[in-house]
Amino acid sequence: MSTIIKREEQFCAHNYHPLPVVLVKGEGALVWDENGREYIDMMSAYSAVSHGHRHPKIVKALETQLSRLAIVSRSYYTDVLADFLEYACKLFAYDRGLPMNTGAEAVETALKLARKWGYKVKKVPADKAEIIACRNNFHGRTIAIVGMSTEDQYRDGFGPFPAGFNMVPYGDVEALDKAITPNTVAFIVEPIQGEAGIMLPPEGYLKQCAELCKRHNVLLIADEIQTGLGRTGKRLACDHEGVRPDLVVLGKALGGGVLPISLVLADDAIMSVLHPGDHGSTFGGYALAAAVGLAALKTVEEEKLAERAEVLGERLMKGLKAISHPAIRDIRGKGLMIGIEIDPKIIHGHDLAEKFLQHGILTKETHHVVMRLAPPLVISEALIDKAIEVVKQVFSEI
Ligand code: IF1
Repeated sequence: MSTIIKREEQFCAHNYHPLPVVLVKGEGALVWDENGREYIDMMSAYSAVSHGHRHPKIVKALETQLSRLAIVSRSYYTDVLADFLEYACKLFAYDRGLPMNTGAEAVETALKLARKWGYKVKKVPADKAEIIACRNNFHGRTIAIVGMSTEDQYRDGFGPFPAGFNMVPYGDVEALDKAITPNTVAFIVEPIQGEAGIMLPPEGYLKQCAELCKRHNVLLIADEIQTGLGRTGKRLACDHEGVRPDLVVLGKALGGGVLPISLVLADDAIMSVLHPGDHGSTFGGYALAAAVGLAALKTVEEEKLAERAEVLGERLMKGLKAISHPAIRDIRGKGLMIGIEIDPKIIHGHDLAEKFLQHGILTKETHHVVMRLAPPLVISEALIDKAIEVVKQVFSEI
């Protein structure tokens, strides 16, 4: 075993089970290990690296800003935050943005905004606000967020959890209708459930949810942390159904593959419930993040990454669907967010991920049965074709 792996295993908390590879360099859709071996990155850090590793425009924005000013806190104005937020607000057509760092922080921010809006605007009685979430969701790892998880492992040992969260099955509009009460302030949903195994809801689901929420004066919160910024073939996955959520939560790719940057977008009617001191973060909206976030959004537009994801996603999907193997139960997804569901009786997900690794492809399984294929959106057609060949090869060896 690599001595580097041994030392990481010795000194790092064992909250992950990494594949046995030590990565030392990345460029575009490729990464290299400590021995100089090349891999196609079909994981892109769970969509955080949609722009590819070290995208030149993003590296330039980072370096330029780094040579001037990095962090001063929101106690002061900087000459970059307005640029970032004005661009984001105009691009997505919202009044305001609240910048944070990780996805979980932005989700917490959206939940806090929804509750406060519920009390101040909807006039829900004190401490009675209810938020509805979907079964098998993944919104992050804070105590409140794992409190609304239905995954035992994410909750086990971390209770007690905050009250005020109700669960409905994903993809079931009727269940949502039944779950809404006069005290419901928000419904939070992933347009495609990532961690659950790349689960697509029935067509029209988001649209029907949006209508239902509107009718009952319930805020629709779209967690686009993984699906947003081109990943599924549209700027936002909600765009597939022409849905405009009340709150949009962005993260991952917003950091351009170089920093953690997240953002909540909403209109004034919601955002104005927050006053100075109500909510914040030491780092949220720091100058370096503002410069990188702006470059990340501009790059999605300039390089038409959503359109790329749509075209390349179709190519990848077509190639994968041509592979027939008894271990493959289903192949599904949208754009460059694709999952291969396997039969765990034939091969276990972690073993399959190791096999892919041995053949030069980085992937990762979720729930032991779904392999995710979600490369950087800048990946070339040639690398997509190569990846398809490797997948074919790996299955032929099982
Ligand atoms: C881990 C999976 C992906 C997310 C959505 C919020 C967050 C995430 C829709 C929180 C984060 C992650 C985090 C990472 C694994 C991962 C994941 F394995 F769970 F299945 F992406 F699909 N909303 N997703 O997907 O964002 O606070 O992490 O910045 O926790 O191990 P974060």
